[in-house]
Amino acid sequence: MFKSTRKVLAAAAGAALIVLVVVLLPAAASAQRRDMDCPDFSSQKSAQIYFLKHGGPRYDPDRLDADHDGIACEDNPAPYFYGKRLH
Ligand SMILES: [Ca+2]
Repeated sequence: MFKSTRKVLAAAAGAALIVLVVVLLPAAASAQRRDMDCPDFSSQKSAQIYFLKHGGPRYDPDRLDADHDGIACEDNPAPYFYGKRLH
């Protein structure tokens, strides 16, 4: 009787650990998204596409458009893309 109770408790602890690893940790990781900077992008175009996908030019959470002209990372190398919308 006592042994089976310990087994049940061990199984519950294991299940709780699985929930923690599988469910909670990825959620925490996505909530703390890494801040991106212009050197993280290989080109101006890739920075611009990322900027537009994350709310640019209205929102610029990564501060890729320091002069607020709607164009991210002007000093990054080619290829360039100065569009203000993705489509
Ligand atoms: Ca700019």
